[in-house]
Amino acid sequence: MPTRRTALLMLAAGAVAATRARAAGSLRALHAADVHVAGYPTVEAVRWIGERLSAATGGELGIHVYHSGQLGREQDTVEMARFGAIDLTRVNFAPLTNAFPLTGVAALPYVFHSVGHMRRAMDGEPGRRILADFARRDLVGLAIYDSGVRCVYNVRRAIHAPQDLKGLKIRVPPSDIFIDIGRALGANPTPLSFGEVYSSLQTHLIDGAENNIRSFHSSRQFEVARYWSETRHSYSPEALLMSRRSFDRLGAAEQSLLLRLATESVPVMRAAWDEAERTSRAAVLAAGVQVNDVQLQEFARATRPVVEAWLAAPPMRRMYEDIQALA
Ligand code: GTR
Repeated sequence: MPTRRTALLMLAAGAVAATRARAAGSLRALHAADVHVAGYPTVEAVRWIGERLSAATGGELGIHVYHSGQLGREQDTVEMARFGAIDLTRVNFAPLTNAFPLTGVAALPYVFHSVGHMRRAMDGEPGRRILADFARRDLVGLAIYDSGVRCVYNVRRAIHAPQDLKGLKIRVPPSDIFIDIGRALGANPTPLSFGEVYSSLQTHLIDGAENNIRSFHSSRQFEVARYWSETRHSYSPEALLMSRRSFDRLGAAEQSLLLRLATESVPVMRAAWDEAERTSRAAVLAAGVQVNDVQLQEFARATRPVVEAWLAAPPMRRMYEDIQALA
């Protein structure tokens, strides 16, 4: 059963869907959620799919993307998709790790050695297994997108080693793995949704957070948090998920078209991502954010128990080993 909060959100989504169904310029529009702003590579990738879908179906089927968190928190949009209140949602693996533990393996600290390694693994058998696992809960895994590498940033000081985080309240996504990473590093991890981070930094509810540089930039958190430390602790990728109910309502030809376009959107998204990372880094540096390297070995050592705890279950260990084999 959906929670009361989710039920309310579903009602809101239904109302939005009814009034905006024609806005996408297609006869039928799939409704997609994303917490990121227009122009963010994930938002644009889903729009790219929608444009091709519309062109290929002669305007029969399109996608309308509700960006900037218009449909609420990521974890709520996943529930809404499960119950068919929205059709698509693009979320990070982080809020999925508890319900879909295989996603957790790809979010674990220092599991990937490089962007290339992450891409090989997510394009390969490990990624396919993660996507297939969404079927367990009424979802269809359509694609896995890049999310760069997550680093710690805060309002107080440059972080060089884990002990520098002692006593700092660091926002983490709602995920046991990220809470455990925060604890292992000696910080006070505070789970909050993405949309709450900027004001929480401003009002000193938290001292810092962790994310990729693109999100740090596009959410404007860099205006408040002036220290960015290159902890590079997680590549936690992004998932594009579809409601099983919505998928089953499509015709067979539409289903295979959508699956093909979702796969084809991955390299399109990556090209936009690489460019976005460069421009975001340049922009935060130009805005005076202090960027520093850290003692990576120390961060890897401190977070190793988080990795070992997650890998205690044999399917997780297997996934981890399959990922390492692609290093
Ligand atoms: C970003 C990710 C978002 C969201 C956010 C967060 O990197 O793209 O989907 O999960 O992190 O930390 O909440």
